[in-house]
Amino acid sequence: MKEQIKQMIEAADTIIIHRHERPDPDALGSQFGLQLTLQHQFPSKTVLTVGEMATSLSFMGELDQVDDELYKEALVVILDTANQARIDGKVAMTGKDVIKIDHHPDEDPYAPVQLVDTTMSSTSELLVHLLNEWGYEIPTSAAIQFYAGIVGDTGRFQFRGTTKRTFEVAAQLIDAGIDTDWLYRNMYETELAALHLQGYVLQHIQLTDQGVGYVVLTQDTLKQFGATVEQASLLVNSFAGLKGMKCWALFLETDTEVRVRIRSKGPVINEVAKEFNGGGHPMASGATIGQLSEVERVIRRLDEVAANFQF
Ligand SMILES: [Mn+2]
Repeated sequence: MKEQIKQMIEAADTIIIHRHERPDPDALGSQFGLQLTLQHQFPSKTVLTVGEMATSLSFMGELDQVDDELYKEALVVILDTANQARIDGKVAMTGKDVIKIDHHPDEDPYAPVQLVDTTMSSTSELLVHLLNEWGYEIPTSAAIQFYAGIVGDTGRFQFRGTTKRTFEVAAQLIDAGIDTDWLYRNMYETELAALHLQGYVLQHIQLTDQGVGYVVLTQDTLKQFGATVEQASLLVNSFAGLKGMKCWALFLETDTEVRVRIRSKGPVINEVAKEFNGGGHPMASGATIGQLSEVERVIRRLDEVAANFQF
């Protein structure tokens, strides 16, 4: 499969790279990192990146505007996206050839050619291994992108899924001469209003008897702190250290729905996410419910999986 993907890339004149909606550092880092590496390796190819930028991550780079017509002749690579519904830019599937490269469980094998490795910390890490295997040189500009993706998905090298190979890749990327000070400054700087919102989240954690923590952020609260759903959703990890908590959820009310970010220290929660129009990793998932009155149903299901889990 890896060899086939290499051949497809080498045969293509135009390569368009997609990833999931509401991008995180791994989605963007893998996207820009692959683009910059391929441009470096094959200066005559056209390599484009597509999707909506996340405001807080705009320091990572600029995405391209691509005409739908171009897809007829293009190779499309979709990164870090488990299911077709989550692809940012549905036009991706109209590519002449479509490849999926991802580290999430392969629940929706939507592409004819796929490379999925769930042992990888991030799509960025997976790509570095792949590019090494192919013998492509990763330029410094791409190295910092991949590093950002790994740092993002591993929570600065602390989450499960951070392996010896992750550190080997990180060492290689640092060796490429990246400016990690610049990266951390941009990735983790926080507006005052966002810190105030974090204070609100910490003040309003609820913890069930089964060890399920949760916080509900209504539209009114988000407005009060001037925070977007995208900014607020990052706070899901702000109370990860709560003693006695096995898994937790952050509910975010939008105009039309309530998004739920779910995290776990043990109980498998992506099955619950799937029951509520979502999915993701066993320990990190997302879901969507219609309204705040359904929060209780989600908590009840999380209570059930938490009750069956002992550390
Ligand atoms: Mn990822």
